[in-house]
Amino acid sequence: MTDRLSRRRLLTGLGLAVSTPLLSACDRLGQSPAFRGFLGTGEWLSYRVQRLIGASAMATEYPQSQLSPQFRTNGNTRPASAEYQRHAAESFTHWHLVIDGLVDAPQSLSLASLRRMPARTQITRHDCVEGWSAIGQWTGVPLAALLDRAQLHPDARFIVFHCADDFRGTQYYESIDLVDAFHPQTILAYGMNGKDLPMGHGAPLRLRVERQLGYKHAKFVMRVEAVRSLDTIGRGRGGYWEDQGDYDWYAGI
Ligand SMILES: Nc1nc2c(c(=O)[nH]1)N[C@H]1C(S)=C(S)[C@@H](COP(=O)(O)O)O[C@H]1N2
Ligand SMILES: [Mo]
Repeated sequence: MTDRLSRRRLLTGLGLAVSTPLLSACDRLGQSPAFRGFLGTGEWLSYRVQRLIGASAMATEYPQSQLSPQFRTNGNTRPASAEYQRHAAESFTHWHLVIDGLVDAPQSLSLASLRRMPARTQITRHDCVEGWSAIGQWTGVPLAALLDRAQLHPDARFIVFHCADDFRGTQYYESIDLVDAFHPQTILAYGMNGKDLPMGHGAPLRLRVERQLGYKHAKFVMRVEAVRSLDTIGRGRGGYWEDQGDYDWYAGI
């Protein structure tokens, strides 16, 4: 267990009494028909195993020499909204990241203020469900630090990322649980391979949630929302591709 993600917080994040031992905590979550219905059987098993034995396991980090010479883009590479285009034209100097929902201190943070916060740099492998991988270096603010700053409310269970881009009018969104939200390698990245994050890769800010597949790594993040349940987000399955297709919400690698 990492120190940032205290045992208390983990248990709270799993929706359970603070005094409950971890093992029975997961068992109890398994008894929740809502959560089990939300995850498919295999997905639930993988989620459960990862949460029981690997809540704080780190994704592999690589040396500089392993960086992919080409890191392809995928999905949207240029959000169409006029607001986003205006921010891009101004090099995102008037852009703000909003953090709201179940927090006691909602935030509106400029890119400059995000850059002033303690940063983490990591070289990791991105795995897209479509079958390609690439190794890249990412620099950004740990999501844990942002959630601490916003004073996450004890009722919060999931963190939702609202993006600037859309597919035929439906905005892209994704969500993760609190175990991944407070994992030390979960960052909101503004830098890639030592430079500003390029637009195609999600400028000005994109999620890196290294233990899950590519579609969970929301690009063009505009708003971070803490919620009790995913029921009211999109069609209720926690992400754009989860709702549109049949992608798993828990996409652990
Ligand atoms: N906002 C947004 N985030 C997104 C996508 C997208 O289309 N829009 N595509 C996802 C998919 S499927 C992958 S594999 C990665 C691709 O990231 P990259 O363009 O930096 O390679 O972003 C993910 N995040
Ligand atoms: Mo992907």
